[in-house]
Amino acid sequence: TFSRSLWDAITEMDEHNRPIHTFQVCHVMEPNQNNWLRSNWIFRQAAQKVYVELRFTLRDCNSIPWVSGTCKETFNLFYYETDESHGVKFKPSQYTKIDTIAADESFTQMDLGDRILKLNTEVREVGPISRKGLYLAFQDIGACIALVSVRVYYKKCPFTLRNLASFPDTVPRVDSSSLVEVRGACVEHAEERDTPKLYCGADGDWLVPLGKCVCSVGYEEMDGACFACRPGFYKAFTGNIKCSKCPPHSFSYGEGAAVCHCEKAFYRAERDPPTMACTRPPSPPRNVVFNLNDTCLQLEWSPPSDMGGRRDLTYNVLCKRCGPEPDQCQLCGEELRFVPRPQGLTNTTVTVMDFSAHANYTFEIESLNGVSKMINYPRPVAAITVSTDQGGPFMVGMLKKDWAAQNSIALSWLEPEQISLLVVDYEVKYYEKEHEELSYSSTRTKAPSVIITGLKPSTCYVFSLRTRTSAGHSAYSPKYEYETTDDTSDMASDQGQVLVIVTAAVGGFTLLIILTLFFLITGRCQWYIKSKMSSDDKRRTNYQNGHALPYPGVKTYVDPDTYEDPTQAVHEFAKEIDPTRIRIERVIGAGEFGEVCSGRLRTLGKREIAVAIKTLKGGYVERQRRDFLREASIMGQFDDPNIIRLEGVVTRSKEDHGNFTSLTGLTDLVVLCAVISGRPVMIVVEYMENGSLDSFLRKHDGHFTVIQLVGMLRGIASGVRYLSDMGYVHRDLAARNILVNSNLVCKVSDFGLSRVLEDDPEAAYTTTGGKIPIRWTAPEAISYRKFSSASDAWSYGIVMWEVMSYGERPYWEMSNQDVILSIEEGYRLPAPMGCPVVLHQLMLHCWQKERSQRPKFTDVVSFLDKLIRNPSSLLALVEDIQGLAESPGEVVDYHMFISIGDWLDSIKMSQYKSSFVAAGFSTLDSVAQMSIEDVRRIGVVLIGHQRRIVSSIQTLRLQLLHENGFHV
Ligand code: ACK
Repeated sequence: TFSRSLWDAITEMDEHNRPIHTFQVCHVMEPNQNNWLRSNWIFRQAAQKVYVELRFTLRDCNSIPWVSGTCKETFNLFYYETDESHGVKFKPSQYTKIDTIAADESFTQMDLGDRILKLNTEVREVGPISRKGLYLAFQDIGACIALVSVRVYYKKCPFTLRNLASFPDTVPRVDSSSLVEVRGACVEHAEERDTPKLYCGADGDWLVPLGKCVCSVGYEEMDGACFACRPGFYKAFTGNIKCSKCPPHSFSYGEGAAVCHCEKAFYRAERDPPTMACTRPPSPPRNVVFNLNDTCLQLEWSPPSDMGGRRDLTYNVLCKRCGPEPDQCQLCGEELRFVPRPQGLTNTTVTVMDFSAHANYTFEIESLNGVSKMINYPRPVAAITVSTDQGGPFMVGMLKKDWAAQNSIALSWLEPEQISLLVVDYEVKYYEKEHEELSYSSTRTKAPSVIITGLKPSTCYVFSLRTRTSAGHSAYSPKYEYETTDDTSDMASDQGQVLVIVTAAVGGFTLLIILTLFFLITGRCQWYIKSKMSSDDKRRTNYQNGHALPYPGVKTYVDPDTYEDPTQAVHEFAKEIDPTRIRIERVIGAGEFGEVCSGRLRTLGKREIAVAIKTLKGGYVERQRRDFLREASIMGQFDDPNIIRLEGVVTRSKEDHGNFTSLTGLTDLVVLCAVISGRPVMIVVEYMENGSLDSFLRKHDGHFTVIQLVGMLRGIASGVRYLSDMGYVHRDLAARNILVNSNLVCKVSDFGLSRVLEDDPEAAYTTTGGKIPIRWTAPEAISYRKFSSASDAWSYGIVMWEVMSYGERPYWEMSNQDVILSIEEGYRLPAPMGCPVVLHQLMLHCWQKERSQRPKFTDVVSFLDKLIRNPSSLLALVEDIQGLAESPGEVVDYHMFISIGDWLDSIKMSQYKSSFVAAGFSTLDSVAQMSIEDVRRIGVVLIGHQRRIVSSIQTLRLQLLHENGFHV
């Protein structure tokens, strides 16, 4: 609707004869024109900014004569915002001017008929607009105009789909420099991965796509939409992946499956991924056999034929004890021990111990895997019945040597009696005696005799035999030792047997008797049953190296305190030395009772040997003298290459020794060492050039090979083995009480402590020498003074640790109380740096809480011997394999350490404080991450220091793990 209009609405025809509606005005002749044309009220809709496009023609004033002065070539465009239509009311004053519109193209002649009309198009922006609508108005001031069209529009970003998200129509901001952020909505069956977004630009263009949606489980992407998986396919995860075929033994019927269901009798364990095939429980184990001896029963079987498609196979063993009738079975009680355990076995063998001697046991062995618990019907088992009575009747008679030759030995035996079961065959096991049981050969025979060939000449072999019946193996027979003949022997050829027979036939029995006698006299190796002699004893025999070593029970240690007169005890076990035979050279240290000097002792054979002389300070009381001499009374009873040797004692006063005066006039040292006034008392022992082990190792930190260290440990263990065989408990094994000679031979010394601990109820915490060696002492000895060779084994483990760490203090600077608590909580010293795994394992073995489980010294010695013979076993270092979770417990309470500085102080490495700080290691957490390279890099050059720091870092690491809820 146009009001007050001099504008004319004129309809013309275009070239296609279609009508064109126009508004025209052309009052060019009259001055002061003011002709308005107004639009209808225009609804704004969502627009904030409106575009107005005008198409019009305008006549050139020059082409019209007589109009100069009045003719115009522009018109004005106005707008007015209102919330509603004002009908015909029109007030020009309310309008705001948008622009003056001029023509780019004006025409000279109004001649539409000739189609010379030139259309102008002009666009103007209006806004921001906030009211509901607006009017447009055109003001003519005396031009000749034809308004052909007015298009009013606004811009928007149109609905779109991008990355599986839809974005609605969006109107841009008026301010063309800022964008509208729009969140997309995921299409059907899709879900947001990262919030999908687009920005709407001022011109209605979508910009900067961000984020996306992905197809849900059971749906896959195709052409920008999500489609359901077909039957037989599944998609278990959201994401733009394709549906997959169902894994073996599973199916999906419908569309859009997220998982495939297992076929009948197939299952998925709780933690099986949906991509995994469905599986089933395994079939039972096969071929169960047993192997029985006096103390243990070993069950063995083959894996099931059908593993059910899984690898997590384990076995459970159920034991029933049965009466004479098969239906009189009861579950076995707790008394039966299974090693490693009855359930969850991963190997196809288990050892059963502590069974009753005359009983029938039925063992049911079940194979299980991750889906076994999905079925509740009885699972098939493999069963075997074992009668523990069988051990005896199985046994064969004596294993007899029929003959021996250079490379072979013939053996025979009596078949077992009273055996109801059928003998399948016999197995003869044999090995070279020298090589112990490390590797052995065996041979089977059906007959009760065998000829073993391929043996070395002049070599002693150990044989033992067992029987196999349909019910399994018997125990091995006792061991028999037989020797092959040597090259030169009359029986040297492999036909020795023939030779004997021929000799016997031809020459009567003379030669045979001579030969027999020869073997009886010289043979180290006549057959004899060694069943009474344990393998430990045997090993010990091997290690004696010619030293007469008493067997336990043969010679035992006698407590000198059982003697009423201690001097009598001393003289029972120690030689009295005439002091003139002693030459004191220098003071080498301070002992508990007085100075320790080194010097020379003239032996009775007039040789001079180096000795150490322990003295008792002057002014002693009788009790001190007795305690001092106790050590000599103890030491004098020992004779072992790894125990410090007592040469003798000086107990008598100079009056007792006629020529003792020769001591007078000696140097001050002698005055110091040998107490001349009063009654001199001295203990003279062999001289150990390298002094005590702890200071020796500290002085030579990092200087020895692992084999050398193991050699030292072997010596110490051998010495303590001797002591324990003698029934002596040392109670104070520690590196400081081990002495080292010039050949690196380690010898146990310091035999004073036992008496002190025994007598004094307070001695658990204080001893005459100071502290009780808490760090070296087994928990049961600390808490209720249960000292034994097993508590010595604990201390030995600590000595091992001291040796492998080159004299580090056990448990570092922890307080005794903390040591006791941490041991109680199950913590154990970690492996020193560079320590072979096997050695740390041995230490941990020595530190078993249960003392009966600690190793015997004889086992320690043979174990260390094996290591020395097979040094490659020492190659694996704890650092190489240290999965922290597997490593043993930890001891240092790092709560004590507040800062890096405190920590370094505690390990006496304060000098590196600034290096740590400079390298940016400022928290204990960051230090816990450091490797040995890091430690080197920050400037710790000395190997000993590196070792100390790294070993403390390992400790720290474990401590931090522990704090974070990790329990060893
Ligand atoms: O570490 P060391 O040099 O070795 O210092 C101590 C000191 O005497 C006090 O006990 C040394 N010592 C003790 N017995 C002997 C010995 N038999 N041979 C050499 N040194 C010894 C020990």
